[in-house]
Amino acid sequence: MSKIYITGHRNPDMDSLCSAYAYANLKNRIDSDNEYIPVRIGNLTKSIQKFFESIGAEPPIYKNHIYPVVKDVILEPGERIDINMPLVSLSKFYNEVNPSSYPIYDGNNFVGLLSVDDIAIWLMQKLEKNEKIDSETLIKDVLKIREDKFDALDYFEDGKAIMIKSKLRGFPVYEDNKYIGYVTRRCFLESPKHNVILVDHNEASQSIKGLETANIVEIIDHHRLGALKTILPIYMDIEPLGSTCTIVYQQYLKHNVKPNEIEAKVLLAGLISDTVILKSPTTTKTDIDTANDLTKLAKVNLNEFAEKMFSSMGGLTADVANEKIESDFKIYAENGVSVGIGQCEVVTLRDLDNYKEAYLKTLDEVRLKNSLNWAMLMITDVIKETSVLLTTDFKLNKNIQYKKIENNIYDMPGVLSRKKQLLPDILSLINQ
Ligand SMILES: [Mn+2]
Repeated sequence: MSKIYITGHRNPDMDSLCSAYAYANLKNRIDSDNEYIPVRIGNLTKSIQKFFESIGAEPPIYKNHIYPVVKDVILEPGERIDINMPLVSLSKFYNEVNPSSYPIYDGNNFVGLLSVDDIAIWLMQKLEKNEKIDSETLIKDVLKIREDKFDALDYFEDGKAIMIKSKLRGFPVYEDNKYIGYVTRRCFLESPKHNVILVDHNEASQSIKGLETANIVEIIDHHRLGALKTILPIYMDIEPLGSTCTIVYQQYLKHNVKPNEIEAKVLLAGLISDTVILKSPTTTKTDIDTANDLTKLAKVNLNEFAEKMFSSMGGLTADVANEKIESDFKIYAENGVSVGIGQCEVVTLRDLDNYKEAYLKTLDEVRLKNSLNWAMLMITDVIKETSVLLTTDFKLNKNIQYKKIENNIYDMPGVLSRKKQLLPDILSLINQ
């Protein structure tokens, strides 16, 4: 059974988290040959964690990269060999198995790897000194205890580089300070590949670190196509719908699987979050039909559920400026200008005056940190269906078409979509 990770984009938003969760559940139900594991590649805010708990779902676990690691290639001993056994008793075993290194135990405790080199050197020294070699010699007389070891999560490539330079034929592998197996040079002949399904994104720059070393097996998304290359043909379901969760629900229908109440809530959360309660211009009829189905399956009232979800995301206060700006921050590069655009949803914009200074300041810090020319934050009032835009200082600010409220703050009545409304406006400014 192979593991297949399902991940949304960096700085995961609701749609990324929820589509990964629900698609993994569906895949685990229709394909028992593989194990599908939903993961996230960014922080989860406490409020989103609480929201998941409140609907009875476990949010995707954090995974910081998909590079192969030493643990992926470890060997586990079949036969356990004890340090108190006579060396000669290994004769048959060495003849048959021919291990370059083999783990030796003292009772239940791993003590070290016995390599053929250690045995050979020990024998040479005996011969050199003309000492008698007797069949009573125990493994512990020959075994050399060494400190060298690998950590289970060491990168495969790093382990390989060390192995190539080392005189040792094997290294024990530890996880959380516990011995879990060992590796020999043979383990590093071929790099293992992890399997991954991308949901809610399709560009490597927005994806999990190490994607270039992995097998992409599927892409489920609703964004423009980036330039990803794969070695084998893969399954893709990319549709211009309001959310990836909508597409995942269509997949449930396609496979005749009925989402349970929790799955329906999770799918609905991703859908109403990306479509701003079906008000965003990205919303299609399919999204509306899907929302209708899901509210029934989830046994909730759409508006009540939406309000609960958006208010669980918390208001904008100065102390969470960083978290709010970075939690859904997308970077675009066009015509030599790099611009980062964050988006957050609120249930009211009344308290903008209280936090605008702090957010403008933090926005500039985020811009510097990411080496960007320009950064902005779109704050959307999901109840009144309007947004304001905060921007850092940049020469193109003067060309922004939206009504300026004050320096670096603009009013965007009716603008709800970063992807369909704000981004095209900004890109056309950059391309002018
Ligand atoms: Mn999405």
